[in-house]
Amino acid sequence: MASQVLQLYPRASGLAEETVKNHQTDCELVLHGGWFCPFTQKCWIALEERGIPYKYVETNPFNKDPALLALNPKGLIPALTYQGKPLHDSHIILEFLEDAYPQYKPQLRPTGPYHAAQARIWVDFINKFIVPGYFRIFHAQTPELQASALGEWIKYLQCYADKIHGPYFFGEEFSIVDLSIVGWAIRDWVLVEHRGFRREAVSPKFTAYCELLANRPTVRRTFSNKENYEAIYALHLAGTIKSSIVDAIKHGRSLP
Ligand SMILES: N[C@@H](CCC(=O)N[C@@H](CS)C(=O)NCC(=O)O)C(=O)O
Repeated sequence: MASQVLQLYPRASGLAEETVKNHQTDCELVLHGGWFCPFTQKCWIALEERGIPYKYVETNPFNKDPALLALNPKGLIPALTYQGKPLHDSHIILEFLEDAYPQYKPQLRPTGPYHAAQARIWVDFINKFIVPGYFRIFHAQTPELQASALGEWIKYLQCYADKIHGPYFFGEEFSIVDLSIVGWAIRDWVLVEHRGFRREAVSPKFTAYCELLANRPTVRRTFSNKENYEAIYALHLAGTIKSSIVDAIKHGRSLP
């Protein structure tokens, strides 16, 4: 099903299409990603923020092609090749980019042991609670389950929002923490339209934070036309998409 949607919309569109066009030259770094994928967008924004040279290759993860399995045995995107060698998992990719390209500024992981530890705490919170919570709301198929998943998500977001220094998580600088939540914060319109979510229910500070993230140039130029996301989200909302994330949510396992 998801593969059929990707046959209809195989490539990035809007501002993201331009970004893809600008990154077709062979490079030591190749991002194998999907225009629709928030995990990909996280890595893509990091590359754009830091001006690291890369090539972008659109990759459909639902067919489990041998070429993708060779890059990531889990068959998920994003995957990265660095000098021909594969890496996968969006957070690991972010860390790798920080370690492998310190000369490209700004670095997005805070320097100094205390702030670096704080960043790890909140990235972990986002990955363990906010990201799975987002998908749980989608896949809840009764009004009762949807309301309880939404209530839980709002609590996680409030917990996070309390710690935002403003305007970004650590203050003036956009960091790996903002990067870890941005893909979901800017895709909340689906939950607004279909599950009754409102940013204001979290807090005014959170509302301002999401608007700031959505308007950041690197976020805008890695985002496709909104209508194209709808086709994929329709499958999520109906609970008919087959994916490793859905499987994990259904069986109460952590995300792949
Ligand atoms: N933990 C992985 C998750 C990546 C992920 O779930 N990607 C989705 C696309 S957004 C995927 O490849 N889905 C294909 C599938 O589930 O079969 C990461 O952070 O990179």
